Amino acid sequence: MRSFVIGVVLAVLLLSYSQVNAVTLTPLRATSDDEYDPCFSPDGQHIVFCWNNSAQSSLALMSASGGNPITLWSGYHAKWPTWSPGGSTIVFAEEQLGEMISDALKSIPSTGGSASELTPPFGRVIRHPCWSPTGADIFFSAYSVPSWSPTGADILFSLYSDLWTVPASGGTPSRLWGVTPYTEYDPSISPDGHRIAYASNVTGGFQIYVRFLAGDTPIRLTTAGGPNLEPAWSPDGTWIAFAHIDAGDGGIWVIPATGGVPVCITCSGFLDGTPNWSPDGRSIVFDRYSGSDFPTGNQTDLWIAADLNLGPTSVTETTWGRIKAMFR
Ligand SMILES: [Ca+2]
Ligand SMILES: [Ca+2]
Repeated sequence: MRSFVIGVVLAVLLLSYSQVNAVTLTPLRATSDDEYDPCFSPDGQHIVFCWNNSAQSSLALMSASGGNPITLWSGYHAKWPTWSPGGSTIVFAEEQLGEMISDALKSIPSTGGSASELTPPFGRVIRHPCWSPTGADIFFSAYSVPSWSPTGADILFSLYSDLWTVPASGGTPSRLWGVTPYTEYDPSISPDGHRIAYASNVTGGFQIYVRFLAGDTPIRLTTAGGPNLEPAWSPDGTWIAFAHIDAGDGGIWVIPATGGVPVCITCSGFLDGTPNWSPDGRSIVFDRYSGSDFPTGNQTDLWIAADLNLGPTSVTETTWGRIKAMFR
């Protein structure tokens, strides 16, 4: 009887997952330029993204429903724009001219204008900055790359990537958990501000983990395949979207933030990355590399997965608590 009940419960849960099959996938901007790293504005009306072609590297703003973008800022090589919770500011990383291994973290008003430096270039490559929900702090991952020793006799191997934080007003960045013996990439702070999702290679390949900011034992969410990178919390804090890189079922996936069965959103087999949720949790915007000239070509476009029906009725901590309670 118990196994029958468990079977029924699992069947119901699996049915709830099948709802995601109704997702609508459409290109939001597909040109011969390189468009990548999209991020919704807090009001859901706009998307900021990086826009590169032979003439410029810029941050651009477009309507969330598509249309022609406007240039917010132009520079050498922008990456990872992310909108402040209040909507007034966009923070991004900029590669320095002639210096591919030393990014600066910069901010601009979301209406455009000149950029100000939050951190000077500090000899590391920055990935995936994100804001705390209060808007007080920026979190990001940063790594240094192998380099020759001054005598040229030895290669100084990479300091593995750590997670860093810096006040949103700028200042000296500091490591969140000190120097750790593995690589941590791509922090994303939960909407309640207490937990951090990130990717790490503790077990070899990159998997998605969640840990309280105060620092306890991480919970591993994804279990196999990948690399799995670029986690992003849903606005209601119940799901985490991530980029699953795999020649077969690669694409944007989501997984319950407290653990559970991952669900494929795009299953494209393409290199889909940088998932970012609309404020209503109904859409995920992402970039897609679909060309054969990686990494030099301009074949990255912006796509959107709309009509998501994941909802708080899917597997949540509360649901699991009820299921466990049935069998005590
Ligand atoms: Ca580390
Ligand atoms: Ca393109």
